[in-house]
Amino acid sequence: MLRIITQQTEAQQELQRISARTHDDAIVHKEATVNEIVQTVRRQGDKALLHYTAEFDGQALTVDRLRVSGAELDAAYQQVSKELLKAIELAAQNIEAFHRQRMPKSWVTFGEDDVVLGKRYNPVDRAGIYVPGGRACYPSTVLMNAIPAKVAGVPQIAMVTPPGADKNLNPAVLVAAQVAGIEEIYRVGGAQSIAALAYGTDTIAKVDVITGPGNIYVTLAKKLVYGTVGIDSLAGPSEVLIIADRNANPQHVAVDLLAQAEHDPMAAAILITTDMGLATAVQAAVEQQLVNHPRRTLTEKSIAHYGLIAVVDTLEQAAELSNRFAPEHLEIKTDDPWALIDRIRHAGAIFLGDSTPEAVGDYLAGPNHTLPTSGAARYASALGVETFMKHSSLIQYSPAALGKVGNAIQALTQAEGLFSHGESVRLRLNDAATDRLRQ
Ligand code: HSO
Ligand code: ZN
Repeated sequence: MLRIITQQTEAQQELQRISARTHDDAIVHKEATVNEIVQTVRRQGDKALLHYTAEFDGQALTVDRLRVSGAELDAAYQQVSKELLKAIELAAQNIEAFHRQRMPKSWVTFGEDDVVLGKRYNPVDRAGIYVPGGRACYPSTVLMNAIPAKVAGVPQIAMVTPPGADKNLNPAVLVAAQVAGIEEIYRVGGAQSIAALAYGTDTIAKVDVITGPGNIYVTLAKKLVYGTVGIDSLAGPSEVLIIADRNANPQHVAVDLLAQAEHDPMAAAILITTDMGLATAVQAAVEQQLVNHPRRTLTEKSIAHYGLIAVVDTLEQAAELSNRFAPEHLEIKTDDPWALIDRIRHAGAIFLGDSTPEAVGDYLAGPNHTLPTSGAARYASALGVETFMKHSSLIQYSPAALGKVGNAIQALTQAEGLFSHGESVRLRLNDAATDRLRQ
């Protein structure tokens, strides 16, 4: 049963507990295991990939089957319905259009004395995308990771995903990858695949950036290889926080809470409302909608442990509680959702109004569904083209401009005791003075 809390400090404490739900002691033990896997792949390459795939996925592969063949990619199209293919294509179009808007532009400014300053953006040379297997095997996630990389102009993109029974991969995932323009796909998952992408093996060339969600082993591996490669973020279980007032539709609020809870037993689903009537109506609707839920056991777990309804006095209080939690997804179901926007400072994605369930954004509105979790929205944002890009600073000084700052640089080089730094400026200014004398 979804708990209702009316006391402010209790609500704050509960939200804090939910936010910290992944800081578990068990993770520390897993770190050692993951480190061992990563180091073994680093030393032994493909051999270790085959070993761990047999051990963890129960699939005996040979090296030549690591890469998914063209025939398998073609065959995947036969295994998905026309409708699903169309839906994947529609989502791909919207995601591409949205991410094109977000492309950063290189720029320069021209200052006094012909000083030129600027930034030039470039994509990384090669990106790796992780796609989980099992419960969280989503074609939508393939699109959300691959399309920004493509739009950013990354010339090489490799995808890794663990093999299921009979070494098979999910055909919808293979189709989504192809719609996004990826054909380099490897049948390997877990921490071992992250190590392969970071360090390279004979079969899998190393990449510069790894993105994509995964289980705790994948996440810990990404944390370990960070620095050798860039990563998007350390994804935790998904979350939704809904702010609703008395006119919100309780059935809609309830189904949106369940839409988050059904992802994972550790997913979080929170309602903050100004209306006790809505709170009890949503509580009842959640119970009723759970009765025939096909993922009932899992969803109930998440609702019981990480579900919550907090009743507050004002929408301002609701916004403040939400800011403290910094939810991955925030739904605003109030009479005037835009009126609250200025008060929201931390949220991965904001869904406004009754006709915008989170599912719209999860699948096809265009913005990315890879979002900061566990409070990371305080300092981080959605995955985007910039995840796959970096910028170089541009600096050009003229002799006149250098002359004007010569003394300041000399003073700083002396303070830092760096002789040649000072000389690098002094020699040039001397040369310029000699040239002037000669003229
Ligand atoms: N809500 C998930 C994304 C997703 N939902 C994929 C359905 N498929 C995390 O943002
Ligand atoms: Zn979802």
